[in-house]
Amino acid sequence: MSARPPLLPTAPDGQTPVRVLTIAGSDSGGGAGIQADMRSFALMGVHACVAVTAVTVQNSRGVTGYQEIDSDIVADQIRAVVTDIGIGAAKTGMLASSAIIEAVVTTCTDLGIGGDGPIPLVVDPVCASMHGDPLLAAEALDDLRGSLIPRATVVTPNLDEVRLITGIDVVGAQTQRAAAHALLDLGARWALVKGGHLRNSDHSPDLLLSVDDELLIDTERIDTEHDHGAGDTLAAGLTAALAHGYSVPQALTFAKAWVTRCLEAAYPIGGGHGPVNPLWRVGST
Ligand code: PXL
Repeated sequence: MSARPPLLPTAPDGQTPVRVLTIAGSDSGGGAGIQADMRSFALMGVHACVAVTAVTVQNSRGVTGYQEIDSDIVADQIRAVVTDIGIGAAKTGMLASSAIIEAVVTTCTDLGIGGDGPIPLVVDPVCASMHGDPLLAAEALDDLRGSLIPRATVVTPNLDEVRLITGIDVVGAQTQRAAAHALLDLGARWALVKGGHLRNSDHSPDLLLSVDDELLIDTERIDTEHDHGAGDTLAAGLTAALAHGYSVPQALTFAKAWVTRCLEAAYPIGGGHGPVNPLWRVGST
C-alpha cells in the first residue's frame, strides 16, 4: 500500500476553503466526470464549483447516451461562480461539442483562466469513455487542438487521447516523449502523457514535460478492473494542488499519490467497471 498523500494545507483564514471549478459532464453511475471530481475535491478539502457541460446516461457497463447543455448556459455557470466565489484553479473534462469548447475558451480567456492568466487550467482532454463510447463530437477534435489545449496550464491525455490528438502511437519512452513535445507544440505550458494504458507493461510511467523542465513518475501498475474515473481523479488532484499554489511538478507528485491510493481502494459495482475510491481518505475502506 502506498504512503498516505500529505494533507493539503488548510485555508489561510481557517474558514473559507480553497475553491476550484470543474467544467465537466455528469456520470449517472457516480464513478467519473463531475461525480468523480466532487468526491475527490471534497475529500482533499477544497470546495468545488461546477459548470455542467453534459448529462450522460451510463452505468458500470458503459455510456448509452448523453444530452449536451446549451453552450451559453455553460459559459454563464463559469462566469457566475468565478466572479462571485472566486477560484484558485479550474479543470475541464467532458466538453461534448465544438460549441461548448468555444464557449469555455472564450469565457476562460475573459476571466484569466489558463493561458497567461493568473488562474491555472488543467485540461483533461476527454474524448471517449473507458468502454470506447464517444464523449466528444469527432469534429470538435480540431477545437481541442487549436483553441483549448493552447490555453492549458497542463494537458493530461491518456494514450488513446494522445493518439487522437497528435496521431502518435505511444509504445515506449521515446514515443511518449515525442507525444509530449507534440502537445507542447500545440501550446500547452505543460504536457502530461499518462502511461497507464501502455500495453505489455506492469508499470504506469507518467511523463510531465515543459519546454525547460520535466518529471517522470514511474510506478507499478495497480492491478484492478475498477479504475473508472481514474483520469478525472488524477486531474482533480492536480487542480486542487495548483489551487493551493504548488508548482505543476509538485502538483503531479501529490496527484499521482492520490490516484494511486484511490485505485488501491477501488470497489466493484454493477456488472462492469467499478470506480476509483477517494473515500479511503475518511477510513471507510
Ligand atoms: O473518465 C472520463 C469521463 C469524464 N466525464 C464523463 C465520463 C467519463 C468516462 O466515462 O462519463 C462524464
